[in-house]
Amino acid sequence: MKPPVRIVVTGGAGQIAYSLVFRIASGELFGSDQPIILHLLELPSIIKHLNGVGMELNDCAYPLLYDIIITDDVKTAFTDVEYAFLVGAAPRTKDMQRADLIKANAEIFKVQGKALNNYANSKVKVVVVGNPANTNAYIAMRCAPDLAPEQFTAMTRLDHNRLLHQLANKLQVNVAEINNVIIWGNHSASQYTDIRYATTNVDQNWFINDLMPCVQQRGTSIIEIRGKSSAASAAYAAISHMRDWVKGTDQWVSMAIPSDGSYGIKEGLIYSYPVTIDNGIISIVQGLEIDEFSRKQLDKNQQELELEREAVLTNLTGF
Ligand code: NAX
Repeated sequence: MKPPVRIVVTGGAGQIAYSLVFRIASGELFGSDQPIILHLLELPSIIKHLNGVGMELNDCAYPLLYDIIITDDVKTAFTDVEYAFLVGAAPRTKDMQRADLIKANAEIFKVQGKALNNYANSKVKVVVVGNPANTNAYIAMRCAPDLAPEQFTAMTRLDHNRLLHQLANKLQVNVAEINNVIIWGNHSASQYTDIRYATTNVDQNWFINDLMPCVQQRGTSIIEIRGKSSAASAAYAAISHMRDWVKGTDQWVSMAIPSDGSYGIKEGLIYSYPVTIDNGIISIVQGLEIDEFSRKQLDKNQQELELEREAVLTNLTGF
């Protein structure tokens, strides 16, 4: 057996974590020879419920789960962790403006970015799930000057998977037969769902009027129909994101990462690109043609992310 790795999941008593932590503990993330120490962070008022999750984890008697640390203290949560799933975030409440949501989350991700910087393993890999995911990842990255920007990512894998399924369903093939779909930009309704490199067998009207809005609004549809937001599918996407980052993939997957200026996107914005991964190194797929329609979509996402960044920079003190 290998030595155990420490993995933190924030928002440990929330919906997504309720699927995510059991999957991690069962070995779905790194395989059956990798023991795990789970660090679970929650708000002080929710710790009681998190203790219940801890009891259930123990009741599974997972051989790989060497220890569980349940805490409301960021230092304890982030100390020595090699992998961080930042899932907990401030929810959007009734009458809340988007700027207020961004501000509330900025405070959380500022604290967590600093804690990652100060206490985590220096090679920590971070995926932000909590919304607004791209901008939250940006804040955490900016607040962790001793870590490399490349250690911070945000999750667009759920959008990627949603796109895969919709396209496979339309073409009546198995999802495994579809390659090279792309989610560009922000994890928001503006995201650009690009299928130009996956197929030329669908008509443009269906793409624009059905597929794009379907994927962009899928989260809202789930809430309307299920009565709760996506949870198991988000947890599965988070596992896939981190596993591919560690184990590598030559398939194109979508990940929001710090832009290096590729495709004309301003450097430093956390922007979703098509990537491949080798030996822990994420590489943006280069050389794709950006036609006029695509350019507009890419720019729209850039503008939205710049506005979010501006809201953070003007609202957040000591940043
Ligand atoms: P829940 O409200 O069920 O759980 C969130 C948990 O985070 C709560 O238990 C809360 O107490 C905790 N929390 C809040 N602030 C915290 C802090 N400062 N430190 C530690 N814990 C904190 O939400 P859930 O359904 O689990 O969703 C979590 C986040 O994922 C939300 O922001 C949601 O919008 C986002 N999503 C992102 C997706 C993506 O593709 N990137 C898709 C799914 C999901 O909508």
